[in-house]
Amino acid sequence: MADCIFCGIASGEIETRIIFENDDIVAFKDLNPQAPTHILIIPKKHLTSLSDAKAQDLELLGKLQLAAVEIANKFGLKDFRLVTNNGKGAGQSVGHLHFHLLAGRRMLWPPG
Ligand code: IU
Repeated sequence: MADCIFCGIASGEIETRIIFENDDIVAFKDLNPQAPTHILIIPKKHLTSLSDAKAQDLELLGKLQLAAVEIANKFGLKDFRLVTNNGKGAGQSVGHLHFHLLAGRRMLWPPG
């Protein structure tokens, strides 16, 4: 989608160090990390948020979670948090579905 930074990252137009990639997904380090490990996992397909997902995206949503497990294993992370902010009120600032993979510090609950 035009003007979407994460679409630019997914297509390679915007240079970023990709730490995981397959046909459907890319992952890269968050520019403003909130934990010692903070990785963003995004679908290459543009979905504005989780609310934008349809039945046809079922497999993709599963693949995103399995990618998180694969990345966690690759980095030796036993404990991690996987979260998506859905909508501005929930803290979403980038309008392309992304999951935050956070690890390396004690996580608080509930999150702020
Ligand atoms: P949020 O859930 O939409 O608030 O998360 C967006 C994240 O994207 C946030 O943690 C930013 O630091 C991060 N980010 C980035 O890593 N690279 C970018 O070019 C942009 C945002 I724009």
